Amino acid sequence: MKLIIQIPCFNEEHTLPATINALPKKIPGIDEIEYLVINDGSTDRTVAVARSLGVHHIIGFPNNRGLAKCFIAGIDACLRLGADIIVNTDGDNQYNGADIARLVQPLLSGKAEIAVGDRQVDSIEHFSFVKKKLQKIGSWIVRLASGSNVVDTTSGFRAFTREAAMRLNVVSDYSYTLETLIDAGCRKMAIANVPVRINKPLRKSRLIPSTSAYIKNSASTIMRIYSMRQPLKVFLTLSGLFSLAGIILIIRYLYYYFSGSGSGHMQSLILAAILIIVAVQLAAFGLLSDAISASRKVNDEILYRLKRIEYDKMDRIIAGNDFFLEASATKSVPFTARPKD
Ligand SMILES: Nc1nc2c(ncn2[C@@H]2O[C@H](COP(=O)(O)OP(=O)(O)O)[C@@H](O)[C@H]2O)c(=O)[nH]1
Ligand SMILES: [Mg+2]
Repeated sequence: MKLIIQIPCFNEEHTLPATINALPKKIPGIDEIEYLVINDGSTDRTVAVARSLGVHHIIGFPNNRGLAKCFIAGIDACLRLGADIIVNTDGDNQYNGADIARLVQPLLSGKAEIAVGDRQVDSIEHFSFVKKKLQKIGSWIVRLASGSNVVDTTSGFRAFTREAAMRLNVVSDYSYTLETLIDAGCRKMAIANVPVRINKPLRKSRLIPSTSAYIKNSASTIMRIYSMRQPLKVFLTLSGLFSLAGIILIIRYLYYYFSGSGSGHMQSLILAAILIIVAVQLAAFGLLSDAISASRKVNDEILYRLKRIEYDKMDRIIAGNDFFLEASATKSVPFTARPKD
């Protein structure tokens, strides 16, 4: 069982030593632990510091591409490096490295495919009252959207099984945290909450520069990903609201018409017609998006199977699929060396 701990880093030369030094070297049930730093185009000495700390693998971009791209590049590298479990933690030493042992437990015992570190936001002293409330409301909306039970949805302290990691596809640029959860929830993956400790902040969050930016980015991510996954629900609900308003106006018009004063209510009849036209268009958009979403599901499945072929060693494929067993056994045993019957 191989664990790779990945750390997305954007200018973390000052905080990386504390982060790396706190990572566990041994965890019962895990044979190998390796660290991977993903350098997101840092302009400081992040890479040199990572090298001097003995980090096993360092990958990176020549320029800054944002946390979501960084996270996915890390997952890709970990899978190629043969990780059975991948843990993501931040480079600012926000999360308590020792708690990784706790975080991977639901995965080791087969109870979950993804574990999310729960920071117990209420008890974090350096979070303002507004930030705590916003995080709680945000997490509640994500739970509704994903149909999952994740408590701390913006936590970057997470563990993924190899299978779960291969299923991840991120399309947002800003952050992967909400998207991966909504996606995993909609796919009915098993997600566990694990209470974890956090350290005193070494620097301010750069990802959340202001409360308004946080609300704007989170709301747009949630709407975008949810409507991608559940387009019929979104568009038919909107269409229903417009139809309802239109129908109420038509009933109102008919009421006045039959009571003899219909002529003065032409405007409401025009508005009703517009509302109904919009409702029909929304329903049509819903059907179109549903067709696109169905093809996304098929694409996800194709990508997953491609990843399995690309990342997995032949013996892993053999273990998971009878069809490959025969084919690869014939291939891997050289013809001349085959024992005679
Ligand atoms: N702010 C920021 N962080 C990035 C970026 N790319 C990768 N990261 C890493 O993402 C992690 C979380 O960033 P941080 O600013 O601490 O945000 P927080 O999660 O709100 O505390 C850190 O390990 C960063 O180094 C980026 O483009 N901007
Ligand atoms: Mg941080």
